[in-house]
Amino acid sequence: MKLTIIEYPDKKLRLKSEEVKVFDAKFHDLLDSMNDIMINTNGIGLAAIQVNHPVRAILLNIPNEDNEQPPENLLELINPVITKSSGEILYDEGCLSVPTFYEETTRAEFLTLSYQDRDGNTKVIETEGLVSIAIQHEIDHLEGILFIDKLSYSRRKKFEKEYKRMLKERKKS
Ligand code: QAP
Ligand code: CO
Repeated sequence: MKLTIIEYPDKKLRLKSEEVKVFDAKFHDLLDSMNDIMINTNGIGLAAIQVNHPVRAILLNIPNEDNEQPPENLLELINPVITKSSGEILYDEGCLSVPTFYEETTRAEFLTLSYQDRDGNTKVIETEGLVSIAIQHEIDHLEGILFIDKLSYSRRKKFEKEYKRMLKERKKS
């Protein structure tokens, strides 16, 4: 399946994603194609809505100490629900749909997450640190929320200015 990443300010990113109910070969093809595009574009997390499929599926592959993303570290989280969260952690967040911009945001450090795997089996995991940050970032996408929405008024203004400049520069080449 050929996929392309949707970028801000595309309004499609504001859609609320629907629950996945059918775990068939076509859905598996979507997940496989999402993984290809995530790895090829140097992503560590991707929500289906970012490739124009408004369904509640997210992928994560957090790089290891050697900055590698082996396939066995891929996490496929379908219909994810955070059932418990605690702590606070700061991180310089980015997003494949908001290229070249990074800004510090605050997230919960520890999560308990309920989700389904690609075959529809229900699972529960506990996460911490960067995995927790990534899960919250990606679940926000399922509600049409971007990390730039969480910035203070002044930082958001700084973003809009920098981003417009970036888009203009990019158009030239
Ligand atoms: C979400 O972000 C995330 O600007 C995934 O030019 C954010 O994969 C997870 C990327 C923070 C954990 C912590 C961003 C690639 C990738 C860019 C990404 C860019 C190229 C972002
Ligand atoms: Co994102």
